[in-house]
Amino acid sequence: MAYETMLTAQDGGVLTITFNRPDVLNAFNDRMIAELGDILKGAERDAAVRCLVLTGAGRGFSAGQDLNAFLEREASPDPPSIGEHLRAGYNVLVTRLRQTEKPVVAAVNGVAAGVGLSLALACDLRVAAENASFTLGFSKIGLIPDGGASFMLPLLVGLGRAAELAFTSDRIDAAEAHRLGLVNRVAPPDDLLAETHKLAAQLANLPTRALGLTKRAFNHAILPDLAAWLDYEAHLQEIAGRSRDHREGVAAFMEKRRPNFTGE
Ligand code: LHQ
Repeated sequence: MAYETMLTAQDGGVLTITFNRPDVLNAFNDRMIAELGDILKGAERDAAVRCLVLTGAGRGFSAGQDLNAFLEREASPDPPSIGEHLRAGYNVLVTRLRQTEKPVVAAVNGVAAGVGLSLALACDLRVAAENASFTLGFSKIGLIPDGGASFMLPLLVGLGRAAELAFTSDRIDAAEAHRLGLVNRVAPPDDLLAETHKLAAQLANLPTRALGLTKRAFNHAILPDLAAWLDYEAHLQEIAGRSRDHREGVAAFMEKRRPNFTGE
């Protein structure tokens, strides 16, 4: 597959995958979902890859689902439901990130929002630039946290903090994310990639099989029902996606105005 929306670079055992739609802060369209899936599948099977790094081109890590692309799909005849979109797309990516038995590190170079943040949360480690920011964003468009965020976020930061971040969609900076345990390390923006690559090279030179089995043990202990949880999230998103507030939230984002939610 020739990639249009992703850049890849291998250095030793480290494969760096760069989301590359900087004009829309690396928001995900269908092409991007397919390309990331293809790269992750290849990396999982390639013994020369012993650590993966995910990052974004430009000033964003990823703004999540591309809402323009989503509206175009909605307008097409017989569009897939939100639940189907999640099951066929993001849930596959999250499953791959969790089940690849190699360390995966997110180098969060800028804003991570919506399912862009969910993908970072599905990685094993997160290193953030000092000027990176984090927002779930789902509640602003009448949705629930998806892409695994409904369980990864409470696991990482605790239930109370997760509820606050999910309900308000407040945008927090890297220092706050570090304080909450959302990210492992923070680096000056100009040093982010070098520092992440140093960490990734260290991980790539460790016993990959043991690290992979450690990851399997963590998954077994902490995420025993990953497939069922992702599926349930998709089911709940299907319900949220039928609400008036969802339509209003998306319209408000498009029209660059404040949404008027009514609770319906
Ligand atoms: C975008 C986007 C975007 C398109 C910025 N799409 N253009 C799953 C299932 C099915 C349906 C729905 O979704 C999901 C999963 C999800 O991910 S739902 C959540 C989707 N993401 C969002 O709601 C985030 C929307 N974006 C924002 O809130 C802000 O853009 C953030 C906080 C990310 C960044 O804010 P700023 O730094 O102020 O940048 P900006 O808002 O000016 O954005 C820059 C450009 O990127 C702008 O375009 P323009 O032509 O005006 O320069 C935005 O329209 C565009 N953009 N996010 N998701």
